[in-house]
Amino acid sequence: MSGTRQFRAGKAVAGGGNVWSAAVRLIRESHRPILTTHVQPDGDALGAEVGMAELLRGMGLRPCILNSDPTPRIYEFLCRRGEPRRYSPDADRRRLQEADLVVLLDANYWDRAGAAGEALSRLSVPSLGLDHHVPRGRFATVQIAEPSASSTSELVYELALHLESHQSRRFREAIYAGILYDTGNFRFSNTGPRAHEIVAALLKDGVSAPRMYERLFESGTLARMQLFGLALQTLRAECQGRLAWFTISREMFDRTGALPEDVDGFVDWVRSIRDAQLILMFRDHEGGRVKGSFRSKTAAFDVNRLAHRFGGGGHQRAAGATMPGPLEDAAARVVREARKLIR
Ligand SMILES: [Mn+2]
Repeated sequence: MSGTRQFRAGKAVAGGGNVWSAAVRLIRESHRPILTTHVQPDGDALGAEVGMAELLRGMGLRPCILNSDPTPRIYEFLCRRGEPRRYSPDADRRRLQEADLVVLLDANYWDRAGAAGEALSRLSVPSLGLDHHVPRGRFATVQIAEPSASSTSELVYELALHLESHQSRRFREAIYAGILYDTGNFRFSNTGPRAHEIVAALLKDGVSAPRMYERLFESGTLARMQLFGLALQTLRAECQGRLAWFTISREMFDRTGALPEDVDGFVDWVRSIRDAQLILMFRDHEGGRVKGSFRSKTAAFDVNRLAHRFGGGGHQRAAGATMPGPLEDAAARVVREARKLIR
């Protein structure tokens, strides 16, 4: 992908116009765009994908969402039947040949999107990136990187305004879900006035707040809550309680029958401890690897940098990394670094 230009949202680009009009031009010139997002897609990743696919469909395009990982069950209500597709090199060969635009959402590089991202990055068609993580470099023809946005779903909403495209009910629910998910129901520091303005507009247009809350946050399984119970028994606090961390072993998954996607949100529940400023969760992952999720309640601790040391990344106050196991060793290595941050 040559001719890559990186923009900060809203900044003017050479030749006039701005990054949004560059994105609009790219979209208007395409017919069969393929959208993808990071591995283990979450509420914002899927909200952004579904929202954007709806917009493009409303303009007469034939978008396709192609992800490396399956969609967690809890988000299925947002999606059309059979969408997103799970990427398969064989089944999707033709689709990739016909694509004339590729879009990476909620990720700051193609490698975050697994096998699908890798395959899409090799196509010689224009590309569009829309993301609110700390930028890691250039990867797309037009790149909108806005770490001050609450979520990528918020950016997709802005894009909708620039496209002047029809906002379907599915679009509105997807954007609402994405913003709700990434702001932790408007609790986190990324909650800005813009997120509230957008949500207000969505509510005016008929989105039901209690329905969305119930679907997203009151639809977990019993196994999930039992897994959290086991995980909490490993909770430890040190550095006068400022550092809190816990682990979830393969055995806990087996005992409860919970799924990997069920751990989503656990690390944020633990934030409710008054003194805890840095919260770390570690869990057994595929291939003997360990996935760490890191949260910071204060600007003093940058977990994006902490995650970076272990090959991961994210945001200043929410980040993660996948590391070699075993579980207790990986946890010990990160906790050692976290202690240094606090002292
Ligand atoms: Mn996000």
